[in-house]
Amino acid sequence: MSTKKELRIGLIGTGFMGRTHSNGYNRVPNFFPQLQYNPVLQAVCSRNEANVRAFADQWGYKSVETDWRAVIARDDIDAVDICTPNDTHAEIAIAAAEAGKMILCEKPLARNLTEAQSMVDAVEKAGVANTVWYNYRRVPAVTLAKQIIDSGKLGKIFHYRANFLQDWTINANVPQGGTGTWRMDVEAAGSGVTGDLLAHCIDTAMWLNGGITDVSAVTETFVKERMHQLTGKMQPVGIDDACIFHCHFENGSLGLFESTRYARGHKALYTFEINGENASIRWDLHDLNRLEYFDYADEGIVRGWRSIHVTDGDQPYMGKWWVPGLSIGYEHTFVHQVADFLKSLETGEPCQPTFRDSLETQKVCEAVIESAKTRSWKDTNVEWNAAVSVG
Ligand code: SOE
Repeated sequence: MSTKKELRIGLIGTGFMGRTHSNGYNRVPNFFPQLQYNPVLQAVCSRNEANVRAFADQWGYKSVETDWRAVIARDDIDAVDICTPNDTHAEIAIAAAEAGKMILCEKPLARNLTEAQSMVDAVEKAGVANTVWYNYRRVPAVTLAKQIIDSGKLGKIFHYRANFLQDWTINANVPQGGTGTWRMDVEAAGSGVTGDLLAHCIDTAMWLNGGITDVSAVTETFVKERMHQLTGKMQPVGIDDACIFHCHFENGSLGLFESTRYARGHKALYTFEINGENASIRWDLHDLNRLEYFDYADEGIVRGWRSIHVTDGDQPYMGKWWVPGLSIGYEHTFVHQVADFLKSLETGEPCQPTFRDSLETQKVCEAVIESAKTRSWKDTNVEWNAAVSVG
């Protein structure tokens, strides 16, 4: 008989992210056995009954619902996990908070700042545990980068550079809207690559290098009209297909960010590089177990970029997995986030990024979109933001 406490999960949404999170819940008890809580896959919800039943069987959920409100109304659900398109995040999260449920929400927190702020207000008023799935923070090599930066090894930081490049929407026949392609529909997604991909880069960047004060951005929509799956008609495309912005960080460093879904040959090339006075770091999602590190203090004859294979037991998270030298992958970042969320319930420390942390990312995204629209620099934290929020 287990002495562990249960965290009964109600998962809403059965797409790609529903699978990554479900895998996380399933793996945690095997690899993080010291945790006091065990996730229990209590219910999964999606509108199509046949699909949600198949999903429940595949991942081990005990029951199904076809209306998210039913999940929130249930007394046997402790935490609601939101894996639905962005246009539903605010409504579900606010209702869940009002019902006293803990919330794990897929990124980006919301479509815009107004929605995001109302979600922060709701969870803070209700006092419920919350987190947003910015999973790349929990790649061991990225967490190691954070430890190296926090130890001061880089010295004063001058530059932060990040890219997130994909190529899946180049074909003009890719539709917008509906299952599978809601990310192409501005109503459902809020924005294009800015909210979907740059939000990851911004979250990691601010975690590693501190706040962003102001931005100057350019966006482009290369394919202006696409068939909408819900109406069957050709409709204008409202999302940004590509976005490039530069910015200042609070610590005085300069940032340069690029994201596109039109970089032929790149599927999910997320990279960042940080240049400090004494040392530099770079990381590449396609080789996610490696962290490259250059230290000017090294003896001249051996000075050069080191390639650190982040698989040793004393490196972040890796003591939980196999033996030194053996790699882990993308899916493990979600296992780590579940483990950290469960740990946060033991310690009472919030599981970062919280909704409030992610509000900062939302502010930067909003400033980026506004900057591109107005062809001007935008502060991330001033009155024009307040005007957008109430407007
Ligand atoms: C888009 O293709 C996408 O799936 C994003 O929505 C995810 O957040 C990113 O991690 C991978 O790419």
